[in-house]
Amino acid sequence: MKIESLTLHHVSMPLVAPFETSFGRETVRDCIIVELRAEELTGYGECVASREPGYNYETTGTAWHILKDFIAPLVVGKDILDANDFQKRVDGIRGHHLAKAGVEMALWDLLGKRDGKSLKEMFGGARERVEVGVSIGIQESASALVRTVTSYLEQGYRRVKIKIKPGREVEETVAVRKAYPDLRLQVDANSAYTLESALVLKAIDDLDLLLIEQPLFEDDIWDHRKLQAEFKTPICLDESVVSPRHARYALEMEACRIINVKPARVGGLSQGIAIHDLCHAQNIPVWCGGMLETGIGRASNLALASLPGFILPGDISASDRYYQRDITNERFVLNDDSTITVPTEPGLGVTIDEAALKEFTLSEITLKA
Ligand code: OSB
Ligand code: MG
Repeated sequence: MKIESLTLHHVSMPLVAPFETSFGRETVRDCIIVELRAEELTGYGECVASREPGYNYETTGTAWHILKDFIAPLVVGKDILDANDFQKRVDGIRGHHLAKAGVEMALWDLLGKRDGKSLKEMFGGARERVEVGVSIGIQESASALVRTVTSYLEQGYRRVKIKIKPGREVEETVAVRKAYPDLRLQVDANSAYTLESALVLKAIDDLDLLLIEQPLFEDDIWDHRKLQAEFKTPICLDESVVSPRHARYALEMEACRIINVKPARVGGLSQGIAIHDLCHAQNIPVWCGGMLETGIGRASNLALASLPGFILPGDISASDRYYQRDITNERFVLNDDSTITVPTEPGLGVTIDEAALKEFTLSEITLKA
């Protein structure tokens, strides 16, 4: 499709509750909404780079720069065939996967709208609803955490992930496990440990956790291999897997037994699908991670998680877990069986609440051919 224009909207949205991880505490969430126009259609994508470089090196600031000064000139006025064609065009830009992924998502939305197909259909999704869980930030105390877990279980979530950091892991995880012996429970450290300090996690290795996510450095694969060899619980990599190639390295090294697929982190939906395919062929479970997405990114995650290899519940919660007001007219709700229904309308299958988008926009720019 010949891309006529690319618009960037830097938005900032208040979260319903603060979200604290080992790398910081967020009360508002920034992102960049990418809007592509072609053939009288509009496609939307979400670049999930945060305000600060705590999760990885990208920020809304670096993504804005890369999108405006390097990606837009390779896209605007160009006839782009599909996601692979887009990836080839931006291949010379090293890294900056979150920035690239935002544009790839908007391209999928456009292509789907043109062809009258949903992303799920285009991907070959196998499910109409996907199993989901909730990711809970670090709370004031272990007892406060148990109360928060309880409130999400009352809402119907049947899988819980808790964020941990050094000194805030053993008591917390033990308390949740004691309160809920059969709960599908997992923990996420967001790279807060070293090979030495991670030995404290031995104390939770017998708690029948689904997985321990990204305990070590965000660019590490090798030390994770050493750690996995010491643990019964599967190690799951998030930050360290930045491409399908890294997924292969991690599996060949036995650095993990599970991979968290975030399409943004690996440079786009096409790359996330490639990791799914690699893992599926080797019976390695994958699940879809989250970045506190708006309705746009949430729709995209649901479509991806409908692929057959996504056998563990995703970090894809209902809209009300994140935002009182979202920028899509559609709000995602939790079904009784702890699933969310995958959109079926063409493209992402969501429409923009223009007034909400405007309310949350800090700045915007349109680049035309
Ligand atoms: O590590 O999975 C993570 C949110 C922001 C940055 C990193 C992570 C997360 C989450 C939230 O865990 C998942 C969600 O969107 O619900
Ligand atoms: Mg994670």
